[in-house]
Amino acid sequence: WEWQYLDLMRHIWEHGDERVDRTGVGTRSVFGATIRFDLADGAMPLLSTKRVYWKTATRELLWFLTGDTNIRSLCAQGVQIWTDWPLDRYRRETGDQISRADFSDRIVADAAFAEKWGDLGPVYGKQWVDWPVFEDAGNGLFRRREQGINQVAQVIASLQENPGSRRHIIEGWNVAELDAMALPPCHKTYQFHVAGGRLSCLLYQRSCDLGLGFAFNMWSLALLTRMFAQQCNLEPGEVVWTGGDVHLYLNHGALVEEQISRKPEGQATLEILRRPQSVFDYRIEDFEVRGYAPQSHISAPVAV
Ligand code: THF
Repeated sequence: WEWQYLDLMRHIWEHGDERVDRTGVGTRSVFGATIRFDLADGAMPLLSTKRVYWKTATRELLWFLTGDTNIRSLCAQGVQIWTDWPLDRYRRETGDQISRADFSDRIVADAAFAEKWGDLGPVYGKQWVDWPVFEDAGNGLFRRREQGINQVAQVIASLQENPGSRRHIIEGWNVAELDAMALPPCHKTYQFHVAGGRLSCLLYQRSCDLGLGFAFNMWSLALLTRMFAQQCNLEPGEVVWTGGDVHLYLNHGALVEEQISRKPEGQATLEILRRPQSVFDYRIEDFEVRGYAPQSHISAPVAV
C-alpha cells in the first residue's frame, strides 16, 4: 500500500500546481486522490519509509474523543503537534517571543494561562462529541441546549442497530462555527460502512499536508476504525482515504527527496489489549504495535 503514498508524493512533487497557500510557505498540490488499505489480520497503515510517532497520533485521537479542545492535556503528555497555533496567537497578541518549550510548560503549569491561551476553539473534539444544538426556549428565542449531539456515540449505536445504514457519518465541518476555530477541520468527514461483518471507513480530508500530517491522519483513520469495530463486534474492513487539496510544502523538499528514494519494507500490526466499556474508555496502554521496524525519522517543519 505504501507505494500508493510514495507514488502520490513523487507525482505531486513533479507535477503539482505550485501556489502560495494560506501559510505563505507555498505548496505544490493536486486535487483529488485516494489511498486504500485493508485492515485484515491486524495490519495498520504505518509508513515504513520513515518513523511515524504513532503514540503521539494515538494520544491526539484519544484527546479528540474526550471532547477537549484545549492543548493543555496534550502538552502535559509531551505532545506538541497542536502547540504552534496557540503559540503563534500568543506571540502575535502579546508581543512576547516566548520559546515553544516555555510556552508549553506554562500551559501545563498554569490553568488560567491555559484557559486563556491554550484553546483552539470548537475544533474536532467539540464537534465530534458535543455538536451544538439550539432549541426553542418558548419565548420566541432559541437557547443552546446544555448537551450537544455526541456524533461518536450515535454512530456506534447506529452501527449496532442498523448496520446497513448509509448514514454512519461523523462530521467536523460545522459551518456556523468555522470562524471560531483556530483551524477549520482538515479530516472533516468519516463515513463508516458494514459489509459481510466487516467495518470499513472512508475519510474525506479537504486539505492534506502529505509530507507531515498524512501519516498521522491515515493512522488515526485506521485506529478509529479498529476501535469502532471492536466496540461493535465487527471485523476490521478497509480504510479509504480521500484527499481534496493534497499538497507538499515547498520547504519539505529534503524530506520528499529522501523518502521517495526509500523502499517500503515490512508490515506493522496492531493489537488492542483490552476491550473497554465504551469507545470513550480507551487508554494509550491499550494499544500495542508489532513488527514496526521503520527507516529513520525524517523531520520537517510544520506550516502554521
Ligand atoms: N497543519 C499543517 N501544516 N500540517 C499538518 O499536518 C496539520 N495537521 C494538524 C493541523 N494542522 C496542520 C496538526 N497535526 C505534526 C504532526 C501532526 C500535526 C502537526 C504536526 C508533526 O510535526 N509531526 C512530526 C513530528 C511529531 C513529533 O515531534 O511528535 C513528524 O515528523 O511526524 C494534520 O492533521
